[in-house]
Amino acid sequence: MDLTSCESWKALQKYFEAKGRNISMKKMFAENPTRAKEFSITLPTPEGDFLVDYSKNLIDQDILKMLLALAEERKVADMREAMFTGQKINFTEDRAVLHTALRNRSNNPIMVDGVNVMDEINGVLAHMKEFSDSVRDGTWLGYTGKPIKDVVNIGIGGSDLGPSMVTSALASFSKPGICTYFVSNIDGTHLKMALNLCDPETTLFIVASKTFTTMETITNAVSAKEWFLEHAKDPVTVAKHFVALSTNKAEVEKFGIDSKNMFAFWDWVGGRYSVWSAIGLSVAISIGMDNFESFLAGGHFMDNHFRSAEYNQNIPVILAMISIWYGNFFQAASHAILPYDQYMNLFPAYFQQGDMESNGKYVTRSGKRVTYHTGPIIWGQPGTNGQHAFYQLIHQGTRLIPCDFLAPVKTHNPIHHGLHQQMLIANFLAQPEALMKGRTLEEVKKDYTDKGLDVEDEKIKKIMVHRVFEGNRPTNSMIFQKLTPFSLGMLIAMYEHKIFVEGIIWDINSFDQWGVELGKKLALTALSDLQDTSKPEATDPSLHDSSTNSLITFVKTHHLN
Ligand code: G6Q
Repeated sequence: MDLTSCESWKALQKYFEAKGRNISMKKMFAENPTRAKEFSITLPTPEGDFLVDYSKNLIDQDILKMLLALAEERKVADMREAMFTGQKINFTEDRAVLHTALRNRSNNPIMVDGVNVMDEINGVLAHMKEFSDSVRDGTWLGYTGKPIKDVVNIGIGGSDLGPSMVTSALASFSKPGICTYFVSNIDGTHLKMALNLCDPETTLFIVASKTFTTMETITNAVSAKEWFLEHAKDPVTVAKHFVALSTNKAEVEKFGIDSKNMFAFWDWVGGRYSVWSAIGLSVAISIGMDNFESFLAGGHFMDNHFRSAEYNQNIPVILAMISIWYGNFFQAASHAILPYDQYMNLFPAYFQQGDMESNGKYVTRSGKRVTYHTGPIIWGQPGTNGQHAFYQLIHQGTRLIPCDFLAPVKTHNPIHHGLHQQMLIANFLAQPEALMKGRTLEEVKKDYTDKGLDVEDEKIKKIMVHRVFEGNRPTNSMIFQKLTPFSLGMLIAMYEHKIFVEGIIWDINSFDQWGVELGKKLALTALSDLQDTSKPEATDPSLHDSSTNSLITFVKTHHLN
C-alpha cells in the first residue's frame, strides 16, 4: 500500500495540520513533570546504562502512538525478521542483507541458500585473528626480516569509511608502534602522503575491495605495489606486504596477491555495512582481535535489542519514527549528528554514507516514484567546535534541523583533574536545553534591566530582537558510559537499524546503490577522452553536452598531467 494511504499516516497528517505543527516543547515540559522519564529509554548494557532521552522533540504521547502505529502498519517487524533470517530483501541485487550475522556472537545458525553462514564467518574471524596477532606480536616479517610498523588500508567508500572511522574512534585502544593509514582518493596526493610516512621494509598494504574492480582502489594498489617493488625488487616479496579483503578471488590472484593472504567476505555484506567483516582487518590489527570481537559484541547487543524490544521501548524504531515525523511532516531536509567526543570525529561522515547511500532514493520497492521525501541530508562535526561555527543556523536559522547529541560520561583523557570533560559535558547538556527553551524578548529585556541598562534606549531596542531565540528546536540526547569497542559497536548498529526502519516506512530498498553507477560509467568515457592525445578536444563530441566538451578541451589544451 502507498505510504500516504496508510491510516496512521493520514491520522498523523491530520494531527499535524490541527495541532502538531504548533506543538510547544516548553509548554509540554511545564505541564508534565515526568516528560523526561516518559520519553526516554535506559538500556542496561554490560558496560553500564545507555540513556536515550528523546523528550526534547516535537512530539506528545498521541503523536508517538500514531508514529508507532505507522511502524506497525508498514510491517517493520516482518521486514526485520526477514533481514535477520537471511531472506533476500536486497531484491534489486538478489541478495540477503546479513551484516547482523557477522556480529552474531551467540552463533546460532543463519542459513542462506541452504548454507549456515556462521561456519564461514567463524573461519574468516579465525584467519583474521591469526594474522592480526602475528602482525601485532611482530612475528609477521617484511622482506628484510623486520616486523610491520605501518599498515596502509587501500579502499574507498564502504571499504574505507568504516575501518577509518572505527580505527580513529578507538585510537586509545591501538597498539603503540603500529600506525594505520587510509588511502581512498584516486588523487595521487592521497597515496603519496601515506607513502611519504612509510618504510617499504616495514609496511603492510591491505587492499580492501569487495569487487576488486573499483577503479580508485585498484589504481592506488597498483601504484603502491610499484612503489614497493622499486625498493624490494623481487616480486616474491609482495606476499609479505600485500593482503586482500575481497569477495573476488580470481581478481585478487590476478593482482598478484596469494589467495592464502586473502580474507573473504560475501555478497550479502553491503559495502557500507562491511566494517564488521574482513573489511575490519585494519581495525583488528590496530586494536587487537579481542577488542574487535568486543566491537562485534556491541553490535550484536543492539541487534538483540532491536529484534526483541517492543516498539515503544525500541531505540532504533523510536529514533526512526521521530525522523519520519520531521522529514515528512515538518519537511526537515537535514539531520545533524553531533558527537561530544573528539575520537568520534569521523562518526558523522561515516553515517553520511550509511544514511544517504541507503535512503537517498526516489523509487519504491514496487517501482513507483515516491510522493514524499525520503532520506535526509546527514551532516555534523564533533561537539564544541560546531558550537563556534554552524550552530548559529541551528539556533536561529530558518530551517528546522533535528539533531542527535551523543556523549560518553567518562573520557579516556581526564586531563586537568577532569575539568575538560566537565566543560565538554556541560556544553553537551546546555545546547539541547538552549535549542528547546530558546529565549523570549521578555528574557532579553530582563537581561538588560538586571545589568541596569535602559530597554527604552533606541540602540538597545534595535539589538534586542537579534538576541531572541525562538527555541522549540528538536534534539535527541544519547549518553553512554565510555567510548569503547563495545559501545561504538552498539552505536553504529543503532544507526544502521534506524536507517533500515526508515527505509521500510518509505518502501525503498536501503541496501542497493544504483545512484553511484552513472558517474562511474561517464568517468570512463571522460578518461578515454583525456588519454587520446591525437585531438585537443573530446574524441567524439556527440557523446557529451557542450559544457562537458568545453571542459574537456580546456583541460587538454592546458596539458593535463
Ligand atoms: C557501499 C557501496 C560503496 C562501495 C565502494 C567500494 O555500500 O557499495 O561505497 O563500498 O564503491 O567498493 P569495493 O569494495 O567493491 O571496492
